[in-house]
Amino acid sequence: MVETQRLTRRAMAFVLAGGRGSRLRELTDRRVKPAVFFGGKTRIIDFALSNAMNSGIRKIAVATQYKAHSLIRHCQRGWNFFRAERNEFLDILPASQRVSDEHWYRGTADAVTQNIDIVDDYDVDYIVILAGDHIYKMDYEIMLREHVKSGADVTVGCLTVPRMEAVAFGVMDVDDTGRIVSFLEKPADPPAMPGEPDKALASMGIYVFSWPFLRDLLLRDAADSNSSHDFGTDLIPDIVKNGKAMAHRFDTSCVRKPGAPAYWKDVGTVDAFWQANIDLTDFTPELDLWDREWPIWTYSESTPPAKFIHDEADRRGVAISSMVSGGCIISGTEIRNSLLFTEVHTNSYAILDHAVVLPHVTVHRHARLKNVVIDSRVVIPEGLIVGEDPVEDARWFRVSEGGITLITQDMLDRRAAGL
Ligand code: ADQ
Ligand code: ADP
Repeated sequence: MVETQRLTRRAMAFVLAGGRGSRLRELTDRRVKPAVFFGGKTRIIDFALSNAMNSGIRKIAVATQYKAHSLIRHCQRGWNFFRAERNEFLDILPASQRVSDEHWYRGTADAVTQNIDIVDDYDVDYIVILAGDHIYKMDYEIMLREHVKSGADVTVGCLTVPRMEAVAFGVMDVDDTGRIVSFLEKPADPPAMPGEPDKALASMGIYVFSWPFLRDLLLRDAADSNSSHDFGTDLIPDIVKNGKAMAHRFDTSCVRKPGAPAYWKDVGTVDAFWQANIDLTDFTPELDLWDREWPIWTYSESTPPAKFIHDEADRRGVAISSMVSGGCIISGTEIRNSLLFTEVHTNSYAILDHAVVLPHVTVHRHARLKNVVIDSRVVIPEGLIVGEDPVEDARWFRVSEGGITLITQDMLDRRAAGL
């Protein structure tokens, strides 16, 4: 039979967005990792959702569980243009509202199992399982095509990482045809790639299945009392052993733009989060948010343009090598190599240097903040100095291994109360 329809139209994306992301510390106290802001306007989940949309997928389910309010609100506001009349859907699937005997998803696979009826309703041939917590651009259609061509039971997205970092990933070995011959979930001593002792081939947590195959597997897994109902721990190793699992390499061919780098980042720690945001202020950042061919869609508040004010004492509001979002008012503040999200207001004599400032933050006069991440809605008091005295910073704030200070309102309140 000659296929006339794009494969992505016969596929759905199932986005796993339930895990907290505890290494982001207090940034995920009130919101789950996929809902954390990134890049000035977007949130982390916008990358997976935009990739799905830009790849041509028009049926998307988002499974949520931990602290989901901020994420659900974001999806409802920003991702509400899918129309059932056009056979397009975006469904948010909170764990607590599904089957009655289990309140929470027990593992990533269980998040799909508990929604089998919804996936059935979508009436698709393929399902692309995605993690909602990575920053990258990837064309899933290329992976789908490979999956169909190879006749695999599962195709796993993978990339090369430094061997020592691979302890946090599923690590695989592949043969010459790209077939996965072994898969170890988060091994303490990750096996190296042949001929490359310092590298390992890591799973991105992205899987393509044909839906009837996965459906059967999930039902068997649900009945298995020894299973933790997790893709990386249970299902993928099982298919590697008993079926056919293929690897799909994430490289420049997965990014549609010729010559564009294959950018992928897990911004799972405060250091990685700060660095990836600050990298956007580089002369030519590796992650191109300006690419009109692969737009990253988001919900964005409607704001006036950023405003820079030269104050009464001849103090200039300036930003150098920085990104400043809509609604910001930079009044007599000097900003260097920083990224300011929506509606940040800064005042005279303040200095921000290598600062990642989330939305709705106010910085009062004479504050000097260096190498910081400031949580949304924080009010920085007059004269606060951070980034000059590590001992003092660590007394009140969260200082990361890499020396980045995370500031939240709770921390400032405790400091003000002298607690
Ligand atoms: P982990 O990094 O451990 O490994 P995991 O905790 O399984 O990732 O989370 C994957 C995604 O599922 C995340 O987006 C998370 O938010 C979400 N999630 C976690 N628990 C969930 C639940 N109960 N319900 C709904 N969503 C949930 C996985 C694989 C590794 C692979 C890495 C790549 O197991 O093999 O290398 O991802 O990052
Ligand atoms: P965002 O993720 O958009 O920054 P907010 O910072 O407004 O959203 O809130 C994140 C989550 O925390 C939301 O679920 C919100 O309802 C909740 N929240 C906001 N402020 C507080 C607060 N002071 N105490 C407890 N929860 C809060």
